Amino acid sequence: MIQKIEKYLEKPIHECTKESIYYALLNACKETLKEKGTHEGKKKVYYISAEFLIGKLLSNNLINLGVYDKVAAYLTENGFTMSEIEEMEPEPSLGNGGLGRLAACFLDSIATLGLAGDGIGLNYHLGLFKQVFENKMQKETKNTWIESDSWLTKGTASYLVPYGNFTLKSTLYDIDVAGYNTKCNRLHLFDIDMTDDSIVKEGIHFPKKEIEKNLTLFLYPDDSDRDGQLLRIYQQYFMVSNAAQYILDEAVQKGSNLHDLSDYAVIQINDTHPSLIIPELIRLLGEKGIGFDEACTIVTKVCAYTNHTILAEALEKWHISYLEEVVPHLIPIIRRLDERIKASYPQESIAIIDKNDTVHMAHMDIHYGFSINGVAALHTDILKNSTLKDFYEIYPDKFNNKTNGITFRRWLLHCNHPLASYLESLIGCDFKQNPDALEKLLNYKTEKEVKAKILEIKKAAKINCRDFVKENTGITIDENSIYDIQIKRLHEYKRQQMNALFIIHTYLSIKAGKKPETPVTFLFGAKAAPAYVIAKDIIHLLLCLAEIINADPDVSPYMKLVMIENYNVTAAEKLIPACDISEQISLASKEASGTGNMKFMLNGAVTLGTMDGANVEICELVGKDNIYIFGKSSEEVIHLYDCGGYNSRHLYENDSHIKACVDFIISDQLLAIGSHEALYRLHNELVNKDWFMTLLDFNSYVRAKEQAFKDYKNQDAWAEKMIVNIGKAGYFSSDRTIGDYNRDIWKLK
Ligand code: 26Q
Repeated sequence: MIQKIEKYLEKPIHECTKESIYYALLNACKETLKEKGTHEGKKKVYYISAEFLIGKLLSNNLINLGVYDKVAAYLTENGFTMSEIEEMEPEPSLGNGGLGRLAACFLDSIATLGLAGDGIGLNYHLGLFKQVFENKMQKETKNTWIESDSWLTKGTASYLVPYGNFTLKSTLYDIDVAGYNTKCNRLHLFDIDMTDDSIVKEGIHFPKKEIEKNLTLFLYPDDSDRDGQLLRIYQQYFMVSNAAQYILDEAVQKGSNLHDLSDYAVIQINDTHPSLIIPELIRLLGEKGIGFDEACTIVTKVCAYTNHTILAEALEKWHISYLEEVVPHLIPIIRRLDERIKASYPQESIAIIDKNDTVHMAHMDIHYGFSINGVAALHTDILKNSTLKDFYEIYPDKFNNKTNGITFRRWLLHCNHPLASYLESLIGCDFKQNPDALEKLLNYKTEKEVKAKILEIKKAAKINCRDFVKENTGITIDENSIYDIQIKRLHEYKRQQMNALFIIHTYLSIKAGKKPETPVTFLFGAKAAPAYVIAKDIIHLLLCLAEIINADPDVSPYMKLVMIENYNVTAAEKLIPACDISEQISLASKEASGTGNMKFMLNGAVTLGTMDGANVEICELVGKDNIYIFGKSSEEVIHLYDCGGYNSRHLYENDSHIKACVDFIISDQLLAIGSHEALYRLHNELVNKDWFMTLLDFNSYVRAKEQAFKDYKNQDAWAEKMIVNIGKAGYFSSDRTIGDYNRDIWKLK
């Protein structure tokens, strides 16, 4: 490897810039990845996803290629560090949140388990926007990440994708995905040559109708108007038509006659964004002479659908007239698919096309896929018993649960070297490939020395994080304070606003003379969707609170508030190892799984959470003494929605403490530095609507959080909780998840 690196360096290394060293490492890695070759097999899984939130790849590839330590030592010998070289790498901007990061963890695990499996998506040039804060508000700017030299390699495949009024030709870019100590798979990203970044003018605004130029610019372009929605359909169809053509070509090359496609391919549809692959495959099979009924049977043996959300607004549906405009050739197919279902099942609730002529993508997936899975036990139960009950009654055998997981290569070996090597010295290196081996750590949970070392590693991570926070925000935080962290997309159901109310509560208590015994730093990272007004208001509130709290000498020795700008995978890697308390506070029943919760646990944070998503499984594994659970249960919440029994104004008016915290949002102090419009809107939302029941759980949240802060003081007992959390995290390895997908759904090898 070192020889390869030197080949790509133009001069002796000590004369090189960090940038040129990064490019030499990149090219040396790419060459090694090519030499490794790819996993082959008669049958392959194709993971189709609108997002692949892969993060920076250099360290990850070096780790998976087994050369990280050698390369790091080589850099050190020559006066450089790995982390300064890593800083030269732009983070690919191909995802948004949990669903995209899950896809990236899955690619790592599929390759590591030696399965033949590729990712298929789009090569967004600007991806998700870059977040900057201006006047304590989120502003979106473009996020250019593709450089002339990058992890992308131009592939050979190219397809014609027909639309109503024109046809586009695709170009393929591939990224090699190295398994840990094994061969590679590929991430295929389709693009068009005519994409034109220069049409993006102010912020992230661009002409929405110039499809030939804008198709692969952005992930989730604003769809608040008709043209935005049409663009999303253009994108989705581009992704799936290329995917379908690629999959059929590959199967045929391997000897398939297409009647036997299911012996060669299984397609995992990641949420509904790729659902048009179903009619597209039927169309393409028809072109090859396969009749409609047989094509339906083939597709139903090949496609499997994963649901990632219970929120109604995220279940995609398109008015048929929109589809007619973009992909008229699919309309007769979609209508026939719908008619077949209506002939057997007349219920409106499960129709593909409803009486308003709206096409329900998830319904198509469920009828014409052979598997549907939720992403945590509770989530799958809610799908079966509530959201998708009518489907479960018809197809009980299609439903299955696959609790999410995370790759330990990135979320332990890469982001927390000191912890990984300490674990290795204690329990051996088995856990890297057999995550259940982490349980061996439990034998040490009462040993003084081990507890001291675990605390020491945490402290070092907190110092690193302190430096990162200083660089990112200019704010100085205290590594001896409790690090309480909430990092995830901004959404009302995730309830960052409840955390903000707790911060107000703490601020008011300090002002009233009640000083916390241990100082605490509240850290947030979150992007809000550009058109999601209340989410942006919550960011504004947090930034206003930060300004007040951090500048107040009576308060800031006891608490600080930090909102990281442009939260992304790279920031997560710095924050997660440093966390003491992991905030997983969604309204029960609303977070399908969560995966941040797993990353924090693996790095020795203790969860403060509701009984939602995978928190339920974390709680079962670590036991009540090693987690802080609060809030109403999913059953209670679902019941409240069903009977319309929640009234936030009632709680606001009858609980003076709640009222004081909520009213602080529109206090003179906040109005003096913030936007009246935004703060009043948020206040009004909490008092008069509060769809995600923040006020309902608030008192229970305050009690649990204050208990956690109190317990933190006993560092010895806290270290034991940390050890139990790490030791029990093996279940959440994405290697386990992928093993389960393969055993129950894909059946490869
Ligand atoms: C839908 C319609 C129109 C525009 C956008 C969308 C859209 C975009 C993104 C809908 C959903 C998403 C992303 C969902 C997501 O990230 N879900 C998360 O998936 C994780 C992996 O399974 C879970 O852990 C999280 O609980 C879930 O929120």
